[in-house]
Amino acid sequence: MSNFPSQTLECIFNKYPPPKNPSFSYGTAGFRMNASKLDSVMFSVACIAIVRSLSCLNDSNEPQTIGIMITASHNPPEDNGVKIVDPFGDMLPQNWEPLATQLSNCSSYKDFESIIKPLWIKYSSNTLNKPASLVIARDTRESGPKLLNICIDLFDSLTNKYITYKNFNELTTPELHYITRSFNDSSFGIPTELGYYNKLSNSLLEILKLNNININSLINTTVDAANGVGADKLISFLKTSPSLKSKFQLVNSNTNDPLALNVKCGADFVKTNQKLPNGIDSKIASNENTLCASFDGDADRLVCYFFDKLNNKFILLDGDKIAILLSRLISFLISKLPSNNLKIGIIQTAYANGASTNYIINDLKLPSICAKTGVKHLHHEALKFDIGIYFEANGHGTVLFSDKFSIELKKFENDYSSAKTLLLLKDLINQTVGDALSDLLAVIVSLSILNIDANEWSNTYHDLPNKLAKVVVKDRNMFVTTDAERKLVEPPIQKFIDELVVNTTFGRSFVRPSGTEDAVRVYAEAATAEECQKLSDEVVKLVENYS
Ligand code: 16G
Ligand code: ZN
Repeated sequence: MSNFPSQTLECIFNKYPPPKNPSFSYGTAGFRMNASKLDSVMFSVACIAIVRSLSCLNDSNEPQTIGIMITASHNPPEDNGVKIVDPFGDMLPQNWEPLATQLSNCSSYKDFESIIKPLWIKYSSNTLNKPASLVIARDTRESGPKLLNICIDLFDSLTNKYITYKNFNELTTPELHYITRSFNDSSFGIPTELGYYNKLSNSLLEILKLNNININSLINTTVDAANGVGADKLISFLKTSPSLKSKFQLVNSNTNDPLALNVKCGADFVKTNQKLPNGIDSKIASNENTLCASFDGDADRLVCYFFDKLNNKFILLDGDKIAILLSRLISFLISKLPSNNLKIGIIQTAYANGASTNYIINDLKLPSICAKTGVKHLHHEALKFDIGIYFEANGHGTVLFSDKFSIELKKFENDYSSAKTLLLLKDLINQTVGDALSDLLAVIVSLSILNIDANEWSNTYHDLPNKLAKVVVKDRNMFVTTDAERKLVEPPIQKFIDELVVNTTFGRSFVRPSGTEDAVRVYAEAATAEECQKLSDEVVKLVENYS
């Protein structure tokens, strides 16, 4: 008897046929493009997720649960995307990405089956044909329900015998990561939205109690939810934690208007334009004891900011600043312990402002690691530490705590409230992926325990002026980098970039191909805005020779 559902797959493949000459690629964060082109990709991804589940067995030899998230994050409303979440809540391993790319580019069912059937049969025989297990969710994009239904169409025709699944409809990306992990590891959490909210609020409230902090004394936060799923979820979270409700104001929460998503608001808009989003004016942003925060469209990125009335200036507290704040808190709590042999490290990308890296090395005296752009690369490096703090400057990041961390700190938890607080931070900070809501709560707690305000936080160090430019070239694939994207191998222009950098005070510049857009990015940094602009213009000119 064949345990491969050939007829069912063929029927659904033909219902959502791929375009002529498909050229899809599983990029930095899965497939992402104009939503109208995604139908056949959804089918392929659903099939890969099934095979991935069959290949990941738990101790009882049963397939582990795999997540499918439909989102295009901060991209414009007309785009969408899909990515696969592994059993531990992290991203699909990179050695599976070529398979995803290959399957999505099959133009006939025959080709498709020739690749997937051997894998399906091999893995399902290892599990004695037990069903694969999947969870699926989407953000609030208009195209989300239709794309989700393609997966459901397939899953319903395979249910019980070949797969079991649960559709969560609307979730933030980090919620789906949390739920996927919880399905596989009951000690991590209850695999429901409510389980997620309770884990956050219980740990938050306990940390406040332990540190004698009254909720009323917490900083007030105005959240710009990018008119995305984070808005609905922040409301749901506050319903489950009514004592926190008065501390949050929500703006850009219109998820009924699909065209409003990420438009003139959200973390990416604020970080890129270095200005306030729609819905938050300088008056709101300069209120006493107030912090502003922006989520992105799927609520896995956070940036904070305020308006400095005195100097009439917008002050951004980006991913670098968040990493530093959380590191300060963790270092402070650890300094209260009699001893420890925990390895702490901070992981950034080449985009991290040089001033933040200097602060990590010279003031915090912590190791600073530079990883390639993309959460999967940072996450991987962070796992090498007992406390691995990783953030991209754009606001995507989290803090990973190892098993050794828990074992070590449990020795002190009865005698030292700082040990208990650190253990609770492991519950408060999403251990699977960057999470705007969880990171925001961690920021609020950090400010309170360190007893500093947003202004003092921003003064931890001062960013060097920097500029990010985009150049459209003939073929971005000819741009090959090394040294965590800090140096170009091809085309041969690195020596010219080096010369420009040497002649610029505190100069730094690098060129990398985008993983999400058909373009090349040029980053420049220098002691003054003028020098920075000059460096940026000159490096852009070098790159434009290839456009
Ligand atoms: C994706 C990445 C983000 C990265 C960005 C870079 C994830 C979940 N998201 O959005 O972390 O900063 O790509 O884009 O990994 P770029 O390659 O176009 O510059
Ligand atoms: Zn996102």
